[in-house]
Amino acid sequence: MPANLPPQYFDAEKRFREAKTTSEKVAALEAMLAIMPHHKGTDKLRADLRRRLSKLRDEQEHKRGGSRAALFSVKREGAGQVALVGIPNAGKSQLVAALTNATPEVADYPFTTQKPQAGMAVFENVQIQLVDLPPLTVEHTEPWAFNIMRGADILLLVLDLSHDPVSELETIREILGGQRIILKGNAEEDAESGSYIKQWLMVGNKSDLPGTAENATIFKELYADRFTLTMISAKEGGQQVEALRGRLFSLLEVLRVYSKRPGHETDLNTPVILKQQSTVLDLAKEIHKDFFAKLQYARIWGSGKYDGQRVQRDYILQDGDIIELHM
Ligand SMILES: Nc1nc2c(ncn2[C@@H]2O[C@H](COP(=O)(O)OP(=O)(O)O)[C@@H](O)[C@H]2O)c(=O)[nH]1
Ligand SMILES: [Mg+2]
Repeated sequence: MPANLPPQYFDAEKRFREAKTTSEKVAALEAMLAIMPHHKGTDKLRADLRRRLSKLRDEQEHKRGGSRAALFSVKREGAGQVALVGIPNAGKSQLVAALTNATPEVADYPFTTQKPQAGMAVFENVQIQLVDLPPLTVEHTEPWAFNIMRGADILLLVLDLSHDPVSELETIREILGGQRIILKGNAEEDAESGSYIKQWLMVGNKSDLPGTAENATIFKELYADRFTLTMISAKEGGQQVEALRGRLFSLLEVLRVYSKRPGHETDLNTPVILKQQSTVLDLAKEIHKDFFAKLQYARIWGSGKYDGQRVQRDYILQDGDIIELHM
């Protein structure tokens, strides 16, 4: 035992010996290392404690299921990414199940969704990615869930019409606001710099339950056109649920174009998805770097004045255009 160790070191060492959990051990070891004076005589002990500490931290990580590293992000797929937002039991998972091939757990106890669960919703010839998330609560929301919301193209807000949709929305806005996430078109002027202003779509769920029509009426009277709310039943599905696919697609503000090779048929099943206002050159960039570098002109079927019209690189594309690139 090296000399000159202060009494606090021995207190920490005692805590280490008596520790029952890994995190107690980690805390005690950290204290020992912090207290220990730096000199030649303590080098060996220091190295030994560091080794033990690192082993314990690995253990901790392992028990957590590696959650420190797994900050749960979801790779964007399809035409765009939509994050589900709502308080516990609003029906987020049920809605994802209704619109996609995913099978998130649906249950009438809160906090069933612990990881993001992505599923693809089909709209015509495109797919839109829906990401089911854990609920928002004032007490605690998984920080990674906010990251996913910030990165998503659209927030799909699910309110429970059988409770109190007005206070639900206010709770949601408050929590999101605290994370600098602002619903587009609302109080944007108050947004601090660095805020994330998001497209959104709001549904009032569980319209199959009694009393929900009155709650929706109260909601609509209060917010008028500030927040439009569509009544749905995720459980029963039907027209209102199905219509969400097209509405989400419109909110993505993208367009579909089809690339055609000279003398070949056009494949209308696999559109290239581009942001609205994209040009012929943007399409070329998306398809191949050679096209991008050497593009001379394009021929267009669709928004041109006539079929096969020659257009320049800066021509602005429209949804449904068929383009033949020439280099
Ligand atoms: N009556 C009715 N119940 C629903 C509807 N959508 C979800 N639920 C129920 O509400 C509870 C919570 O649903 P869930 O999707 O797990 O909510 P989440 O916590 O927001 O993901 C479950 O018991 C569902 O069966 C609906 O449209 N109508
Ligand atoms: Mg859920």
